[in-house]
Amino acid sequence: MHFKSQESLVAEKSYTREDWQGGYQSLTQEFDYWIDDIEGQIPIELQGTLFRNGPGLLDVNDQPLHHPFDGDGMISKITFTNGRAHFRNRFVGTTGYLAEQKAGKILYRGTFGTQKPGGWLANIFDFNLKNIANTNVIYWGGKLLALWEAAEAYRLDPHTLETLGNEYFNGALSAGEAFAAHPRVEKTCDQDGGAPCLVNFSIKPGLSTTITIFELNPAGEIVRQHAHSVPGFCFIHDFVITPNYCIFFQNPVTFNPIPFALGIRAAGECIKFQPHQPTQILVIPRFPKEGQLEIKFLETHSGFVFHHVNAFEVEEEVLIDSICYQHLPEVEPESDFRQTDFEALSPGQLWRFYLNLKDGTVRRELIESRCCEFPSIHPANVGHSYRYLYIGAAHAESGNAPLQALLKIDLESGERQLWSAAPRGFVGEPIFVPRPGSEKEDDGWVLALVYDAAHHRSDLVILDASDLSKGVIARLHLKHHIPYGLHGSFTSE
Ligand code: 3ON
Ligand code: FE
Repeated sequence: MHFKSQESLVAEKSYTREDWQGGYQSLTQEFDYWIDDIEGQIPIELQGTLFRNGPGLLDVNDQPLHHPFDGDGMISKITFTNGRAHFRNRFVGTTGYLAEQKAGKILYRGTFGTQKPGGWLANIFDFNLKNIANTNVIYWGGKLLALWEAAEAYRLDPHTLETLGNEYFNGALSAGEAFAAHPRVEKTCDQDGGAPCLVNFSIKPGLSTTITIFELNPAGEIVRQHAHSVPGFCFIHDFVITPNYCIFFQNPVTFNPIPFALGIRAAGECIKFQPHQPTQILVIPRFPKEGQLEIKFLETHSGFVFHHVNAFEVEEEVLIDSICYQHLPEVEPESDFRQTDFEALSPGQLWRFYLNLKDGTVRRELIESRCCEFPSIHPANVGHSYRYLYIGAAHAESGNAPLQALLKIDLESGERQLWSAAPRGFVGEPIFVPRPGSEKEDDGWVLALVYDAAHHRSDLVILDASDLSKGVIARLHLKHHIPYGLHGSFTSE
């Protein structure tokens, strides 16, 4: 008989690396079927489509990619009608995807370390980054758009997922101009007489950075657009909005273009985190008046933020909830993401920032120390005060680990609810979907894809958002796995 000490029980991991690795295999096939393997019942009131995006390929014809963020965008679509669900997935037909599939080899440099075979000589002076359209997918103004932050959106047929080409919004954007991957929708925009408004941005890098803000009406037209120059290099993945402001965290990083130009390192491998420099917070008015000083610059501690949860205004303060890392997980040419040592990295933790716009001070407060990433809230509360958030989380309370659980946080009472798919399940971004006609903020469902290593396939789980700890209402078994994804959205249209 062998007894484990209390200590070794605590140290025991909730996952194995081999299980986790299974979710980073390519899915080359494109499917189209009714999901018939279901545990529990799909709520009849859940009607609409969940779109998801993420890297579908982690290799090109067995040549491994260096980083999952370099993988070609693949859209998955799950449509709920009358208690049934239909699945479809399709790769975004980007120029790069089509060319590489035809050639059967890597033809482009990826942003995060994938290089053309042949060493630096094959990569030197190639500044062409591959638009992989792999980060988010939104349905807005009757258009389905696959987004990647460093280039143009791709427009897809919302039914067949066929790629229709780049989207330039009636010429408001020009070729090469980016449309970022984290748009925010304000459900009722005062400026537009209470109509919904989609706000997005683009980053144009250089010695100083140009941030352009776009506001789109429900018809999908750009109705407001303004550009701002910010000193220094920016790696800005996400932002937040309030009724009056767009807010960006300029993480303390520097960029050395030389190894990139010489073909030695990818662009993303030339970004260096600066632990001794503060994070700059850029507060940009959404409706700038002429003659007004455009940007307010505030400062807070060094750290790296990919994702924000939400922001809202309370008198002269703006409150922002964000997932912060102590360091940017730097991408190294010699490293292999498949061998990630989770414990060696700092976990994402949820902080609340209080920006005083009058005196320019910032204070912050830790809300959740458990490793977490990929937040979601009720869509009606974007830019406004809110009570509940849903987020992917580690199974264990402390330390850095893959996301295996879904966590709900009640920001008012501090109550937490957790549903875990450990030991063999790995979760992606949860999406909150309100129940039609609901009034309570957490009356609805949380939808998430879970990679099940035991069967090497993915499930779509549906949970009751009012009580995650009750477990799943329904678990839809797909016929295959879906590689770990990035973001998605739900549309009831
Ligand atoms: O100046 C340039 C500005 C810019 C837009 C620098 C640059 C070349 C680095 C750049 C491009 C940035 C790009 C293409 C970023 C793409 C990011 C991406 C595809 C994904 C980011 C994901 C973030 C997180 C936090 C993912 C978490 C994943 C898990 C928890 C595991 O499933
Ligand atoms: Fe993101």
